[in-house]
Amino acid sequence: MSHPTSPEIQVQESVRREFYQRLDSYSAAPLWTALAKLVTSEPRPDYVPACWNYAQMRALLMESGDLITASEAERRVLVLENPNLRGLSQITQSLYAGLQLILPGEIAPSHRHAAAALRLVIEGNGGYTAVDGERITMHPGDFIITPSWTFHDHGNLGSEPVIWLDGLDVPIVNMFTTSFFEGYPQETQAIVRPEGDAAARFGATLLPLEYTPQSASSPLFVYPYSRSREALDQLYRNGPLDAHHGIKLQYANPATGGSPMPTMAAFTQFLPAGFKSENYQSTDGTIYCVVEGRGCSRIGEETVEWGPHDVFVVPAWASVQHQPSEDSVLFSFSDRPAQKALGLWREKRG
Ligand code: 1HN
Repeated sequence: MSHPTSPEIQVQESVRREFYQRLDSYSAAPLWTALAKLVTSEPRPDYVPACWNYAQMRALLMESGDLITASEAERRVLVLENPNLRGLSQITQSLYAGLQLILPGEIAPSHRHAAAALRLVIEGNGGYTAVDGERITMHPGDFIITPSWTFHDHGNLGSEPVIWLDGLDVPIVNMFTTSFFEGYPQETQAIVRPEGDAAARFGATLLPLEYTPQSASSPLFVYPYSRSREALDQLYRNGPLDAHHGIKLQYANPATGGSPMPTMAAFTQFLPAGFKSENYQSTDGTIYCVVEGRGCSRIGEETVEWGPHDVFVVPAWASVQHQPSEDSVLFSFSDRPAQKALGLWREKRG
């Protein structure tokens, strides 16, 4: 059936405004004035590209070390707040990021929460995190996960400060109003397996006999930098370089091949000095941390310059182009698996 085309109604704007005011008192509103902002032709993030200089952030983090202990703070973290989302503890609209410090001898007490966490170790040796009854020693460049609702505590048995980048899906958990939190009865959780147990069971391209995954997250909690660095190195020698990504790999759940956790994906990539990547867009706003090297990235209309351990954010659907001036390794993470699970993820090359 065809609709007769209706003529536009001629009404004074003031009459409409008066109507909207009356609607307001009923907790109602016209869709037609909101529609264009509500449903955009492409992603329009409320947050902006940004970069945090590591030297500056490290100095502030060390200052915080004189002001509060890890135990008193529960977690001594400087939150990286997107400049356009101040006060919300968000680096993108779906993700949280922060820099955490543990000084020698300190303990960050054990707890668990619905939010999942990932960590990229930035500096220091002698740090550990305990997850699900097993201790993991941290080394710079290691990627470590704390899946949803797993008890985790951190400590530093060494003689130097240990610093890492935290990424959490807190804004997603809170958007769904699914936040739960619980402290562990003691400061540190009981260790029930020797260190390296999960790595032997799941991290040697082997699996326990007839293994079926017990959770939506990886049973392997640490992905050592020594191994990912070697893989990048070999693949760079073997080629080819992807025009958009250089050599880029995604961290995987060895039991499923999927992402380590259902809400967040993590990536590592090698970009050789002088490489200039082609324009790339994706719907997953992405947080980068420079593991090694130096360069700049054009993000939409802006350019950020980065060096070792700097953190920068590429908003959803912003066009990004990386230009390393030195051989560089970039770690990154995003909410890609959550978007994919909902059938929303898109990318555009060139
Ligand atoms: C958390 O548990 C950690 O365990 C770090 O190290 C940052 C930010 C928000 C909520 C929980 C950690 C966090 C966090």
